[in-house]
Amino acid sequence: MSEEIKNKHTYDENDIVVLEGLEGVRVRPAMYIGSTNSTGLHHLVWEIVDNAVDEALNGYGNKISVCIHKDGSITVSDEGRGIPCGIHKKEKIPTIQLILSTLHSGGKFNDNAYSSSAGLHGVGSSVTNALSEFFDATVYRDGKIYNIRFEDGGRKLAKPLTILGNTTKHGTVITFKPDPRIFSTTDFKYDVIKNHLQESAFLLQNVHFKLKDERISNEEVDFYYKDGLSEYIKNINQNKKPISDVVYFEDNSSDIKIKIALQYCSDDYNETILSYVNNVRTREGGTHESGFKVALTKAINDYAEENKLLKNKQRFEANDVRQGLTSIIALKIPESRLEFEGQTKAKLGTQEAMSAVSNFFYTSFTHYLQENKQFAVDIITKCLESQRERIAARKTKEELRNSKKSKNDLPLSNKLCQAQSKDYKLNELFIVEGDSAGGSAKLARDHMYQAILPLRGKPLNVDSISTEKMLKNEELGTLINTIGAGYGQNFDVNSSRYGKIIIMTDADTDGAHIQTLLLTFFYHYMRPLIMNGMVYVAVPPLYRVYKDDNKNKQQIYCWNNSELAEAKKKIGAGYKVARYKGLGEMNPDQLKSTTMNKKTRQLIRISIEDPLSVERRISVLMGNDSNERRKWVEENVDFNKVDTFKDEVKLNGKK
Ligand code: 28F
Repeated sequence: MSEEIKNKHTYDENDIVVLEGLEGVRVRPAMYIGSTNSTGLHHLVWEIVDNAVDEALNGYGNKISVCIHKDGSITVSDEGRGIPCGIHKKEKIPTIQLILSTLHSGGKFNDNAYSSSAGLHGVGSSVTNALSEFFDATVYRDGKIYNIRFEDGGRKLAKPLTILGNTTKHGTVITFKPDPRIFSTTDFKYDVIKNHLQESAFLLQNVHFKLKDERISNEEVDFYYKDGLSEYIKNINQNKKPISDVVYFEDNSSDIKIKIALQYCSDDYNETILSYVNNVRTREGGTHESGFKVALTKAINDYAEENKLLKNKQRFEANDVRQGLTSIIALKIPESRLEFEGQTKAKLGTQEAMSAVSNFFYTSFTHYLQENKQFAVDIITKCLESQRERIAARKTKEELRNSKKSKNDLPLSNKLCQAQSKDYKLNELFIVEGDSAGGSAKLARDHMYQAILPLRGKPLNVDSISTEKMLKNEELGTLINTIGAGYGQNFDVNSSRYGKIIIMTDADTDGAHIQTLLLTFFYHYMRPLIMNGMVYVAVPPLYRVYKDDNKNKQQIYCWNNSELAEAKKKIGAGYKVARYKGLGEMNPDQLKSTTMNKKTRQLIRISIEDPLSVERRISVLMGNDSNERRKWVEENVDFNKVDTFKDEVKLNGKK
């Protein structure tokens, strides 16, 4: 290392206080990235992208690129200052080597004003290194091109820091390949990465986010939204019927910087609120969301009261003003004042954010209402409608209670095969495609805890129909009665008779379509079921590989092509393959062990982690393009798979 490199830098290289090796990360990966499934795999990418975003956020570089390679590796690059490469004063090794090969816990790792580091994020590129087969960093800085390479989870310094040449560029380029010994899948999902980058692009108005997937083509997409949150709202509402333009407010006057965008749609009574702090999603909400909600209710009520628009002078309740509302709140808060709470540290606790947001939004929105009379009338009409429905529903409920009828008196379909247990949390409802599969499922089920409801044909698409029309549909009415917890704004998740609702269809496009129709129904009318992680899709196997000569009876079920290849090898010469085209081809025993038995089945838990995937999923899957639908299902359907079976094997076996 030359003297020149040593002395160039001005930042305090001793900022890093506590140094630890990377061994711990490999022993307990879930502690650092949440899980070792597909979600955890993508965390490796977010760790690196976050660092690039932090650089951009602080004004260094406005282009971040991601490239997925054919060999399973991935490259992330930025045009920031470049990771410092000088010798660290105390540790006497290049700073970049220190950063990439040690966990920097405890110390203040960077001096950025608004770091995106929060919760799981920001634990750093060293975690990604620890879980990668190789990790290669190239830095453009001070006129030089530097390179360093690690292998085997950072345990081997394959190429010590060297200077490759001269350059006028600046920035950081990192390429790594996740270690298949750690992850249950190492397949990067294009859509997942795309949505993450697109989400970031909506939030960082001035940064280009580029993505290329060399496994598919050399085309590069560029996400860049100069209208930021307004475009984000339009994207989310693209398949809905907006009743107004997007309203947008921004406040940069103090060091808590606020951006808020919102739009009302007529054909939806659900609300979608997304909130962010320093570009990290605050899934559990917090003070900024509360401040917004309080101010929204007050601003609408005050305006309506003043203009005599209320019915019987009755002010709106909070829920009345949020039906059909999509809103996004994005804050920037200096790191020193960040406080997070909640189970996953995804809830903002900073108190001053509450009054900052509510004061700013109340003033801006009141002014907007006064200046845009038609807008005010349109949304207040909608609020009055919600209020009317709420009051009517409450009345019905009371009448029902007075007439001593309870939900247990609701007629249940004679097709439903009930579970014996009254311990609702443990009960599972299988919604099964077709009567014949329903018959097998009845034989295969665990009578105590599993109920079967066979579906005839395709359920109704509730995407753009009225509640009245939905209720007239026999199948969906049956479903509502079976679950027994109401629907729509009166849905009470705690009265659900089932802890798990499991959709079981054939593994083909029709099956996927049925799944989507049901999910659309749950999404619109029983959203808390999804929010609480109670809705699942069963995953029947695609193949059975077996040998049935008299000497040995062996069989392996396979869920995808790589498992199929493995099974063929394992069973060896003379193997036979049965391809399941539908649930009906499985006998009850096979159905039981592969798809229904808690210990051996695979389920996908449906979650709406990713705000951009929900509406898109619905629009793609509901559309008429069956090719696009098939492609989407192939790319997405096993994401978030709860590998009950596989994880168990891993726990008892390898690890
Ligand atoms: C593709 C991923 O990781 N980009 C990064 C920087 C820039 C600095 C930095 C990173 C300084 C004191 C540690 C440069 N010059 N992209 C990235 N760009 N890290 S990561 O500094 C790290 C800290 O101790 C940087 C001056 N200050 C900071």
